[in-house]
Amino acid sequence: MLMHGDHIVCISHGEDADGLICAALLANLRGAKPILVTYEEFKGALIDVNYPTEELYICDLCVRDELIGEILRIAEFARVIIVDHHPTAEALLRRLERSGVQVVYSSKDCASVLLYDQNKVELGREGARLAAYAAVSDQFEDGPIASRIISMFDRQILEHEALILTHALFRITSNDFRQRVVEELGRYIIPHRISGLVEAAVSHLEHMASLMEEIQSKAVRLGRLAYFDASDEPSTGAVANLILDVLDVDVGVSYKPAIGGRVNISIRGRRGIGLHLGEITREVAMRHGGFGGGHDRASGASIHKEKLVRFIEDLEMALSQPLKPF
Ligand SMILES: [Mn+2]
Repeated sequence: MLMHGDHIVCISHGEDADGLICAALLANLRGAKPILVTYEEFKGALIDVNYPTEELYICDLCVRDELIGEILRIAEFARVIIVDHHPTAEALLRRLERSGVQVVYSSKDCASVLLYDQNKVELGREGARLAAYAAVSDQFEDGPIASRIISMFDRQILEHEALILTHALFRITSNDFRQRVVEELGRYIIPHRISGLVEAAVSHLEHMASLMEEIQSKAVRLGRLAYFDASDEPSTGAVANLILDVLDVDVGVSYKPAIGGRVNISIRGRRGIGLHLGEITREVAMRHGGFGGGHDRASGASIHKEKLVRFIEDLEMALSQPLKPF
């Protein structure tokens, strides 16, 4: 591995395999120092980048408007490369490109696959394997580049290794552990051989199994939906998906308290239900003084906690109206 000290830095999404694998590929390729961040830590990490950094990679992180100033500041003394696949305002990326920032972007493949594709000669077959793990983990297996890469390997072994990594990362949130995972992945150690990873993955599965038992006994059914209080869980979206796994309903709703007396609500729908949950959620949330929206089968809302029961009742009413195509 090349050593460049802090001259080459990679700020990457620290919460999932795609972000970690971007950091591992860049550590291997460029000796880049990995800085793993959540969205809350993203801005602070940018502020910390100063001369003599010569090269900054920003990976698997959706760039927001308010971060442009920091990125342009860094671009005055360093080469900045953004590698991402999140739905991002086209104009924002163009503006960064015009200021000399290199943008590697596609919404059709995950960030690690895009990064691999740019450097496939140097990264070789083991780099491709890592990128393929990220595609499986991010559920971007059907991406135009990903599908080609995945076909190079034994599909089942690839998927199993990728999911050991994915599930372990749900369980282990300490930065030290994740830094070690990046370092070992960068040396092309396969996930099940990274110490602690299998145990963490199994521990996550066990946690999911007991959560499913709890959903089975405590979730409340209301017509086509069921809802469950996810106050003790990190991700309301994951819980809403589990509701669909456990119960025979079309829509899972899960929520937990947020700041200012509000609740954050996640809503997930089964494939083929013929409704656009994002549009329904936006309309019902607005009716109750909140906001919301999203995709056809995955949406979210934020409302005041006193409105929660009425929100869920109105959501169920909207779901039960005659199906109209969208
Ligand atoms: Mn990603």
